[in-house]
Amino acid sequence: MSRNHRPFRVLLTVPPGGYMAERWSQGRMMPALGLAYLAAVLEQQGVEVQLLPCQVLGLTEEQIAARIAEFRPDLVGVTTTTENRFHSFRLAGLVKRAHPPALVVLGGPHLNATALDTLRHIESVDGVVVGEGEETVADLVAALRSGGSLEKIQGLAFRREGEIIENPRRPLIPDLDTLPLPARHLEPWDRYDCRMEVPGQGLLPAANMMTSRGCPFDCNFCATPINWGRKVRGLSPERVLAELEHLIERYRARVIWFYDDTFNYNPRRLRRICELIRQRSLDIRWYCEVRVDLLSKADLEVMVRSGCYYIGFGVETASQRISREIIGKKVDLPKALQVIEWCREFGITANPFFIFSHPTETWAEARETIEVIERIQDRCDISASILHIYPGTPLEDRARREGQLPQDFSWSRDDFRRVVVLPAAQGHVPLYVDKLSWAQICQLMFRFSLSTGRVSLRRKIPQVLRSIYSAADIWRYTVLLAVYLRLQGGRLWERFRRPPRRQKENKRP
Ligand code: B12
Ligand code: SF4
Repeated sequence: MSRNHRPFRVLLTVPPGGYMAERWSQGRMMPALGLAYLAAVLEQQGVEVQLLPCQVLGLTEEQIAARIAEFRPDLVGVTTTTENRFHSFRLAGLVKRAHPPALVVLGGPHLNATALDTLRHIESVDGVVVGEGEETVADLVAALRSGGSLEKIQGLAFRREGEIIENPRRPLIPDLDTLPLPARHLEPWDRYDCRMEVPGQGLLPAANMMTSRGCPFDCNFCATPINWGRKVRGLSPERVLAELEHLIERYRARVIWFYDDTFNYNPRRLRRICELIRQRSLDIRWYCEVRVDLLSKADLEVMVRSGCYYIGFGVETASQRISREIIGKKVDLPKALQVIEWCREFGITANPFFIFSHPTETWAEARETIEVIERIQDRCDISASILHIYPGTPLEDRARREGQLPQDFSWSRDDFRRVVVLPAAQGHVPLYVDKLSWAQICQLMFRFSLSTGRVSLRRKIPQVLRSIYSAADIWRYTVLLAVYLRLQGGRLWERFRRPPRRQKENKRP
């Protein structure tokens, strides 16, 4: 497979459609950091790399095919999440038709637990990179260039003459400082319109970066511990500062969105980063996600003084039983409420996340959560969703054991006819529905969205109609509509009796 006549070409792409495209259609978007890291590593190897974020370029399938045929890549990599997996699979087929010699490789969070399943069912996919991609993709390209064996490449699963081969997983990169900066220069930067709203300052130019990989906790629904490990690896504070300065100088960033799962996993490192931001007088505001149980008031103050204006954190439930025994979250509601008060004191926004329909969650427990949400919604910016099942998580094991996912469920077939999905929310990712009835779940979500002004249902109608597969779906949407109309009716009556409350603006980027 030696291609010495011209530089090796790699096209890295985000599929069109799905949540990312929908998010983009509503305005702004951040580049996919995973692909930018891979591109940077490949550039170091002298590979000709193109990034094709189909979701922001708004390309039709014909235009994508034309771009591929014109570039004639040797390798096409598609980043894949569970939510957009069917878009990725479709794109893989498109690549094969547009330029058959290209090797099609998938990577991304969805593939960490589904490599074999994907290769078994999706013929147009030649290979899957499991886990951290930088070293695997570099080894893959080196092997393809030299005609070397793919069997020695850790972290790769691939098809050879009809047989599927899964190599051992690759150990995680021990020192993230050895990675190059993500190749943002290959992105069509202007198309993203990376701006974020800072209260009192309006929309400011923004950029994203990730300073650590991993999370020491192991919440039952979360893919991070299996994707990145429980031992957190962080860039050194000095390297964080170098990337921040790069973003400010080269991309005029005034706001930074830290993509870390738990930015405060190491309070000492956090304080050092904040201290360096202040020492170097960086004129930035920033957003990050934290664990409230690791956050002290003094640390929050340090964060705010160095530009933090918004923090997100998982609370998930008001029930201590669910938090401790079911999710394994170990976050106390009183501590979360305290952090919300500290945020108010410091003049920044708190963004707590909640989830409904946990395993064994009763109606009384779910009501406890929605009542807390309604009580605090004037003091913070709340996000909430229904529990979804992601591959490789403890929740997936539980769902298979309990039959919520059929034993032979495949993530790569359109098996969603046999599970509960709500494509207008998180694509064809199965919902976990246990003790709460469907009507109760609808009631909780509508109570949440009506009190926070979050969901425009009209916008979702075409999506809903496109995603009706069975009589069960029709029944579910009918219940949904009935619950919505009942709640709306109640609200209109309330408004008639009392003047309306001021609607809160959704400030989350
Ligand atoms: C920031 C973020 C977002 C942002 C923006 C994402 C963006 N622009 O890419 C927003 C808020 C929009 C978002 C939305 C959602 N997100 Co999100 N998000 C993240 C977060 C925190 C960081 C993503 C990131 O950039 N990581 C850093 C880069 C370096 O990692 P990476 O993309 O995984 O890439 C590496 C490898 O995966 C691999 N790789 C990736 N792509 C490819 C491609 C090839 C060809 C190869 C070889 C390798 C490879 O190599 C890369 C470098 O090592 C992750 C958690 C996490 N820690 O990663 C969750 C995460 C990706 N999100 C998740 C979810 C569930 C969602 C939502 C469904 C949430 C919701 N309630 O709506 C939506 C839907 C998004 C979608 N289309 O699926 C899950 C996905 C799980 C899964 N199995 O798919 C994650 C893993 C969180 C979790 N802990 O479970 N998200
Ligand atoms: S604390 Fe957050 S990132 Fe860590 S396991 Fe729990 S949900 Fe995932």
